[in-house]
Amino acid sequence: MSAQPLAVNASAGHYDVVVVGAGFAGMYMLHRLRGLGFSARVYEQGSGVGGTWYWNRYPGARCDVESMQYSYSFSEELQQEWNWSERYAPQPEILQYANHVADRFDLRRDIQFDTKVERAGFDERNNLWQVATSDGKTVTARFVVLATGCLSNARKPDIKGLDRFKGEVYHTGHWPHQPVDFTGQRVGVIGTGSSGIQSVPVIAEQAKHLAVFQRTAQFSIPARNAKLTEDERNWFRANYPEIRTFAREQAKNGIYTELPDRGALDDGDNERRTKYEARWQRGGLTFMTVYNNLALDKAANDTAADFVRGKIAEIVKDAATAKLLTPISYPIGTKRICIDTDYFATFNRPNVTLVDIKTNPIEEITEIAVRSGGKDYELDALVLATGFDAMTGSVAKIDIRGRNGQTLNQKWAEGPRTYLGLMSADFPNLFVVTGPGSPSVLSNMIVSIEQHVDWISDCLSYMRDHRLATIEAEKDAEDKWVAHVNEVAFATLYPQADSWYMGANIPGKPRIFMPYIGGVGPYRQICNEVAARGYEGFAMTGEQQRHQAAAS
Ligand code: N01
Repeated sequence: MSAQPLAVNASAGHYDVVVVGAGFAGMYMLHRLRGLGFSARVYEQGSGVGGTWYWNRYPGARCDVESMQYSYSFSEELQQEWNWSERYAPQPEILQYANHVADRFDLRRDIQFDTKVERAGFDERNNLWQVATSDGKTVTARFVVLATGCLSNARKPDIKGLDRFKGEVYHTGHWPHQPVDFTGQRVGVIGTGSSGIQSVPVIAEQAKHLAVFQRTAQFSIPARNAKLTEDERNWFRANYPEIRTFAREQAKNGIYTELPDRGALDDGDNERRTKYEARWQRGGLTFMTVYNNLALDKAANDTAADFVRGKIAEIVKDAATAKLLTPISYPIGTKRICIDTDYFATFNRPNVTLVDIKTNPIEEITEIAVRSGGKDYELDALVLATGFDAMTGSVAKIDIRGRNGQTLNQKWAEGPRTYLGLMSADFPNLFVVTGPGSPSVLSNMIVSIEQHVDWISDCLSYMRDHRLATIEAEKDAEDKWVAHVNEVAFATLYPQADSWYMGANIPGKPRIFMPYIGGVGPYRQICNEVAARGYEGFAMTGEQQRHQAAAS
């Protein structure tokens, strides 16, 4: 098939597709679009590629999914050639990989850096998106793909006096590009999610004193990070066909590992303990896949939670500190499980203090201290590891207007509504990569990114072949999908936690379980079947109708 660009004139600021974001999703989207002969422009607010890995440069940042799996699979040469150095690559290496991909596939010439997309409005008369950017320009595009990331809108907490603090304030999700040296400083870290838990042990080694302000204790599993040997790399490389297929089709979370064959209560106490111990020693996210019902059955979940609580008690020497670090208010895994290197042991250090801000919420931040429980913790620097306005936050920052001028923020005011996490009714030709309503953050992100990008690419090819002008989620299909996403979520223990999956970390954000928990394999199958049935649940209009509308 010859590539017939949809656009009339790409050089006049008119593209087949505008892609927002040059992280792992935006880069692969651009690569696929080019391969299909579509003209595309990517806008990226950062000065370089990498998205999450461009911004999150905090001490100790590395990926919780093993690098041999947290990598693109679309290019056999790439996956055979790239040398990951460690089981979990550190952030600089992942960023180096992103840059390598950008160079290897010559992506940069279609990416405009340091540019935010501020507005995108759908021109119903011409079926075109008008996209306005922070450099004051407006371009048009037939399609817009939001590859804005799920955890990219770093959230500064609303704490009285924060702006008054005279020392340096850092957010883990917006870390400076220059190395930060905490040597000799009194440092405070607010937040004990994945970012806090990764950074605390590293900061503790540098700082004169570290105060960790904890609102909710977290379950965390040791990473057991190590250098990768050539044999280990070669094993993955030789087995990639099987590993990638398994991750896409069989693993619920897109990670290659053995599948559980039973529930936690099907084993006796000793056997269960042995299995948990083996996974604890192995380290990493697969701890939660020892059994098949840890996310479903509270009694089963309690066995895993108790095991980890026991480990915390063993590691942390001071009993009162151990108790404070012990999560009790939600089932294990229902807030994103953390993966750490020496997190709990860090609290045995003489220069580290745990501050319980659940019992004694931060009253205010003064010029020199964080005040909690009437006590001033004097600090030279403050690290906010307080997370993100997840899944919808970065989309919400763009003024997106669909049919009848309705904004996406208005439509999503009660929570995001999508069909398959890919499109939202009344917003034609607007795709979201790993959006709410798709497995996304519950999975190995690169597996989900590649699936979405491939699906969108196939869809655009189909539209070109069938001379179609618009595609749009049907309201009825969207309603059914949203109901299904909720039904599946509420059959699990996940909604029992105040998590960012539920929007609970943002005051006033609607409490909706945002990702699709049905698993990447079943989800992929649903998406493929929808496409095979001629994009069932999506309304499409032809070129002819488009031209008639434009002429009338
Ligand atoms: O953010 P979080 P994160 N006052 O929202 C606390 C991915 N990730 O950046 O639990 C006081 O999880 C908040 O307390 P609570 C991963 O998917 C991946 O750590 O709401 N405290 C919590 O302790 C992860 O889940 C990797 O009570 C406040 C913390 O701040 C996601 O990103 C690495 C507060 C926020 O935790 C987000 O992780 C890092 C306030 N006003 C991140 N507001 C890897 O793969 C919030 N908190 C390695």
